[in-house]
Amino acid sequence: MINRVNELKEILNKASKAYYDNDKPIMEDYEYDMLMNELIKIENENPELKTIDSPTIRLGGEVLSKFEKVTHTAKMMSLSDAFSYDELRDFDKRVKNVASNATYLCELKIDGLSVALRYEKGLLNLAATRGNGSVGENITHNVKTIKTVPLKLDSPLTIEVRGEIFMPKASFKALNLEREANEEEIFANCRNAAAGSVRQLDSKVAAKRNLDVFLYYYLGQEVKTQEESLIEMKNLGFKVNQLYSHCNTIDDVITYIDSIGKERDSLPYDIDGIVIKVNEMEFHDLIGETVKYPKWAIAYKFPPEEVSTKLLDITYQVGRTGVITPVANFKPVFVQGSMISKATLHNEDYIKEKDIHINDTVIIRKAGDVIPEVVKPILEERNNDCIEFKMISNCPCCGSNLVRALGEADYYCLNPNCEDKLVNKLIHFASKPAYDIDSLGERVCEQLYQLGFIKNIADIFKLNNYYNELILLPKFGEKSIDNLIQAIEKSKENNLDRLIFGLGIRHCGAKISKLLCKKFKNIDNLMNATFENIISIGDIGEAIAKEFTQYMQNEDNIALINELKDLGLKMEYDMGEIKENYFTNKKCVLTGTLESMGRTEAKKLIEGFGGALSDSVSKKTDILILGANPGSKYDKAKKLGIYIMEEAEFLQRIKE
Ligand code: 0OX
Repeated sequence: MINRVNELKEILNKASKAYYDNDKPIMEDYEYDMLMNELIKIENENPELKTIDSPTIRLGGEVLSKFEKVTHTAKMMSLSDAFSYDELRDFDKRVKNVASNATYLCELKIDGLSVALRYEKGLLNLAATRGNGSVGENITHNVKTIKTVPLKLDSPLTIEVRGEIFMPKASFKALNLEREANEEEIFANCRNAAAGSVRQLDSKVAAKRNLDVFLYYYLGQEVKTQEESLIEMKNLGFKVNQLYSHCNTIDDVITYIDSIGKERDSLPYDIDGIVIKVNEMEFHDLIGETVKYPKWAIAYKFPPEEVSTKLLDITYQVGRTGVITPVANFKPVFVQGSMISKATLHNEDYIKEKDIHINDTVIIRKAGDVIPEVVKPILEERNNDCIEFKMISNCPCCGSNLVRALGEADYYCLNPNCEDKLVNKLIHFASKPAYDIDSLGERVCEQLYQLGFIKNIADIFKLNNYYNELILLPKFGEKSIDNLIQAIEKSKENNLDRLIFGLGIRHCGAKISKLLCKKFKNIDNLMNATFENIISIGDIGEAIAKEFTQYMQNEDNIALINELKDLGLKMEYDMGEIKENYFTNKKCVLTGTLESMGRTEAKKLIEGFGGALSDSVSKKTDILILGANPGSKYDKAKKLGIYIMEEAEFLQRIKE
């Protein structure tokens, strides 16, 4: 039996290596599956024959209840970034000042997440994330499912190597298609998908995600150069990206970056730049490091990906203040991991400056890798179909004349009864940073407005009077109405600064609202505050003071505030003992039991910092605090992509 097990292990490992490492399959998938099934069966019947390097490990199976912390043998450093060739030349000068003979090894910067692999006597015994650089998390169970990570080396070495786990573009696309079909949230990009996969407690999930790895760092070995360490790692059986290049000068580095930049789209994995490392190890100590990153390496980051598409139309949105925002509607395009079809065009001047015409072919990118942006039109492709932009003169919602304020680029709809304005005011009021009413999101606001239940802010707090009508609405149902009414009732205890921010007074954001409340303490003082009183605070300028006092003198606004008073909303500012820290304004949920304290104590601590601890996880939850033996809240939080905080981090953040 043991002979057959060894034979199966050898054939399967060889086949897997040929398929994944060398891209040259040596057997049909069917044959591979049959042999694998035979091995699984033998191991199930004879568990003593299952070894730590068995290919069946790749299928996953180990399920953790939480991630263990791992202290790194040496700090896992990150890289400082360069966004221009000038910054690279500065880096070169700094290096050459200390090591005039230095040369560079350039590697692709794989867009994934760093991992440390420890081998003991040739066997993989630990894989850990970078974490904060000093302490990471044990993800061995998941990393063992990655086919290109050797479970056993040919020689019994005790070593550590580091690299990047990533999800190939093809696997990412397939995964998102599957998730879409199952109505699960899709991943924004390959990096998020890879990170989400290694942060699975159940290794069977990670096993299905087709993750891969490139190693680039061989810890503490007696090699003379970075290039040698890459060669050495490859010889040991690790997957090393082969597109690296040894460059003698910074000009060569730049030529290399240019050439990779052209190939970038056709690579089967995402890269976000090039890592430039001083090749000679002897110079590394000499050049030194900061607390966070080595000074002998730098990451050149590629400019954001730009894609061209056709601008189909320019439509307009009416904001809560009446501001009109033109929006570009273009033929949907895939940019940096997601499909986009709209981007703000800000205002008339912006469009005219960029000389954007409807039907133009335009260049799109994601600013800061997130927000879609129209960069410019391609003038060479402009034809007779392209229509010069002309700003509308009437509100797209209510039709009233638009007014461009003196010295401003924006047009406004001044009709106080414009429906879009009113709905957006309600949406703003109920939103998380403002009055933060759970269950009263954009869609519900719109629906309740259209149905006539909520026409202004005060109506929100009268909704309970319509309970019998509301539960009959097909879109809602009893439970969601109960939740909504409860959330509204609870929100009345919110601190006064949230109400002030929620009113939507021009220039009066969350910070200013807090400042005003701290100074004036209650609504009556705020309503009576003069322009001079406000200016005297020091941190508040004339424009804000003017808008604020004007708002508070307006009859309709006075009536609204008085109505809100009667409806029982809190009208005092509670200074409390709130000390601001990480938990301020964060919505937390606790699952499982904490070792260090009970739930009541955790709640008190979080609330003491101006945060909240609620019972159930929703899209609005910011943090899930993970205790031992977590319940279904944990699964839900993972599904929603909510930040999961372990007890150690919770304690550390509380202390901050
Ligand atoms: C990558 C990558 C990341 C080792 C010393 C400082 C950073 N994302 O591909 N990091 C490093 O180097 C470490 N190299 C890379 N190629």
